[in-house]
Amino acid sequence: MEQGRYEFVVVANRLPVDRVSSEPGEEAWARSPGGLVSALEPSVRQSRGAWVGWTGAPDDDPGQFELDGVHLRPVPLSAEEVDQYYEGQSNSTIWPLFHDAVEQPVHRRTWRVTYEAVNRRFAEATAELAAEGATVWVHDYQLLLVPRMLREARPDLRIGFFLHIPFPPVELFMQLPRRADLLRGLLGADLVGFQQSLAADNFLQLAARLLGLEPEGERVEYEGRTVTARAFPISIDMSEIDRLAADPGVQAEARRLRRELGGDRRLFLGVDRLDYTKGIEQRIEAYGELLAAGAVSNDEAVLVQVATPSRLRVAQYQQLRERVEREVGRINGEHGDVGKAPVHYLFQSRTREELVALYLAADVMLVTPLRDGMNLVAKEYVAARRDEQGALVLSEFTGAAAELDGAFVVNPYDVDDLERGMAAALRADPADLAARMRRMRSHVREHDVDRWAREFLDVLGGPVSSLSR
Ligand code: GDG
Repeated sequence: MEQGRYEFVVVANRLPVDRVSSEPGEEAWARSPGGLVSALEPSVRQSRGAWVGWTGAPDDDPGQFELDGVHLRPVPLSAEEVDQYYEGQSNSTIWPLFHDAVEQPVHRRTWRVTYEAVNRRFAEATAELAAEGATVWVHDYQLLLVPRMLREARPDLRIGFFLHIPFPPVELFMQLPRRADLLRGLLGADLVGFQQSLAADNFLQLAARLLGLEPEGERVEYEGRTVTARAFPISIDMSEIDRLAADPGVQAEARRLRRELGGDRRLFLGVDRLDYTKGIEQRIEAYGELLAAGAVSNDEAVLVQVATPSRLRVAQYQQLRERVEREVGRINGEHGDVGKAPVHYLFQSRTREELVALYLAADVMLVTPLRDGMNLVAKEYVAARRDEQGALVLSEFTGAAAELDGAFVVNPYDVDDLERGMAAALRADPADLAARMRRMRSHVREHDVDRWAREFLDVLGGPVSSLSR
């Protein structure tokens, strides 16, 4: 096969760019915001690297182009492929199953066939771009089959894979049709990275159970190669959040928000994609119960929930939206007053500046997923609190809970425990809160997203590991 010239290739469902408005017939792109992009882009740029991914729009084929020294290789998807590979197999089968099946996974043969075909297209595009002996880093659950496909085409490559979501226990994984193909897909990599060691353990146990392999520590021999499975907990760009939190405009916005919400009312905040894994319903229900029991009054506190629209065409997300909106309406109806709603629900996307202003304004940040690979919102909240104030209520089922030991840890399935955690955070002594926040801030400062990328690439080896310093 003909080889390309790129020493480092990142492969992800999405390209790290968004289309920006331009003259008709002209293409204009801007780098997408977000920690992953800012963590990987410097290595990609320095190594004259490339990025393979979808533009995010169906039937869109702009062809390859360069942006800020990065070669971008779009993988076009038809509307039907978006439906079957992305909304179907990725987000209606794998996503719920890998999150403890908190919603029933849907299994369809046509989705699996399209998923495989699209994974092959990603693998072929990558095989064409990568130089002899190049390093390739494949990301996430949409591309589980790519490492093996790529290895078959290009045995000379160093292949890393990182899973951003949890890896389920063996019993749950076993429900997946064609489960061994997915596992073999991942075993095509030299290094498989997870958010938590729990996930790496699940993966190694599965390799033993399903394929009869014999893992030793974090390594397993497969087809004459060694595959390493290890946790690399992802993080955020602390300096970006810190800069926004220090911005006078952002601070003024935080003060304005507090004023608008009613002066001295204490602010509970949730910020999530509207996703059933995030525990939004449970959190709102718990807040309603605190109001009903008189443990918190509407004069004393308010809940703001930003629920960013996500996967709008998937039925389970539409149903979740209806349930959440009904519950918010009920609580506001029962416990609100004219000009004083207990719950402010925003089904909207906000700018980074607005999010950080909300983090600064919030007395209690609620991060209560039923299951979450990591959860970056928890780390962003901590990063924003340069004032060492504020409390974090954090589900024990997030990757972040393994790291942030100053949080008020809760079990989101237990509404009493959620209420206990929320009330404890609200009533905590300011000196205790400051000590907790200091511990969490020093952890996030020491473990930011640059370190995450560097550690993964160092263990993976190959041409970029020396560059990533
Ligand atoms: C997956 C895994 C893992 C949210 N609303 C808005 C907005 N956001 C930003 C947040 C944060 C990011 O989106 C969400 O990251 P999370 O980690 O919380 O959750 P997922 O989207 O599910 O991410 C997760 C992550 O991958 C990384 O590996 O941690 O476990 O599920 O950065 O701030 N950003 C803007 N407006 C919004 O309205 N601008």
